[in-house]
Amino acid sequence: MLIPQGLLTKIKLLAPGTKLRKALDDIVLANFGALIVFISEEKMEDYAEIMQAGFRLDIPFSPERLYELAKMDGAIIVDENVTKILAANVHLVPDASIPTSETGTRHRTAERVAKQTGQLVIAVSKRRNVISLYYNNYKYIINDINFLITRVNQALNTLEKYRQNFDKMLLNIDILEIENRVTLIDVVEIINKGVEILKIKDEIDPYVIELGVEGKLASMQLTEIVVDVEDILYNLVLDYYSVDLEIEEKAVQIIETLKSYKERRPISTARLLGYDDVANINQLNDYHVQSRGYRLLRNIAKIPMTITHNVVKAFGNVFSLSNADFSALKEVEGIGEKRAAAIIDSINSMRNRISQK
Ligand code: 3AT
Ligand code: 3AT
Ligand code: MN
Repeated sequence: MLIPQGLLTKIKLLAPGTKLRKALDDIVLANFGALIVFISEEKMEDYAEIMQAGFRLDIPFSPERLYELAKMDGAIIVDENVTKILAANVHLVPDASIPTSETGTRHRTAERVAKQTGQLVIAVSKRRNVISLYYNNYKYIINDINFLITRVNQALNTLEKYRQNFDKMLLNIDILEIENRVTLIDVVEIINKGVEILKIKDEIDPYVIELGVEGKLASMQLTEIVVDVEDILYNLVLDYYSVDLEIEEKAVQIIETLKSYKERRPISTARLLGYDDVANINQLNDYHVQSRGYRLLRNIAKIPMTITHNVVKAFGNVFSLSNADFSALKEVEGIGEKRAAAIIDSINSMRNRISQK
């Protein structure tokens, strides 16, 4: 489910925990219907043709007031920031030539007004207990909270498993880098796994936003699982692209392109990393590659990018870097005692993991 950002900010307006949602839930519970247009006060004049009759209110917004007004026929006009109720019992007369796929007059009107004005319109169905949101040409039906929670939890479970696998792959590639045994298939698989994680996150984000306060915990878990994945991926791309890209933005673009693929196949990922000559999976297994050291230096030893460049230029790859001694490291511009020690520590801790295996 990929929802455009503009629509998402509107969904946020009526997420659980907001006053507007409180009013809508009460309206649904009481089996009332509602037709609500959100518009700035100044724009009301411009739309006098569309919004006829009714009466002006200009009162502060409260869920109780909106609920009471929903007992009346017609539409309710609320200001865009949900701070004021501007009018009630309004008869909406949108351009009848605007196409609508709805059947009931309330919903047909809601869709047309949204299309004609570009404003947010909400319809609550009296018979079906459904809250529909219309915004420009979008229509979105607000999901049941329990459905959303189930979906989000399923996705979190999947993400946790993917993350565990991703971490295992990272440990493994650390070892391979130090031992100078990395093949292209190792690189492609870990990058694809990381991109899968990002894709699941993108899919689930709108649900978490729609959940509002009910999604707080899930949102924290989601952040926790995904927090460093992007950075790691960018560094992996910088490490293993067929030539030194040097600029992180280029790595970001490559990850974005990978995300846009429906499926990520090893060969297509390898090609995207600049290995145009690989024709089949077997070749990936035998294709020896070396890490430049961006991930080791930036993610693990926390060296800033500009200085990382100097180190990469000096040593070329992780294998040479791992055999460099303290004084050789310190000769690199920007590397003093502290950073040299951080690099050596990072390499030693990798070595320790190997000997513990
Ligand atoms: P009640 O006194 O509430 O029965 P009303 O004049 O207040 O009538 P409503 O706005 O409550 O009218 O609308 C009631 C139903 O009338 C809703 C809709 O199914 C039908 N209706 C209203 N306007 C139209 C219209 N222009 N075309 C077709 N059906 C309409
Ligand atoms: P329900 O699912 O039945 O709630 P609906 O889309 O079938 O909605 P109806 O024709 O039953 O819509 O109309 C229900 C009410 O919606 C009647 C009236 O209070 C309001 N309504 C319908 N059209 C307009 C309009 N053009 N302007 C203001 N209010 C309207
Ligand atoms: Mn109806």
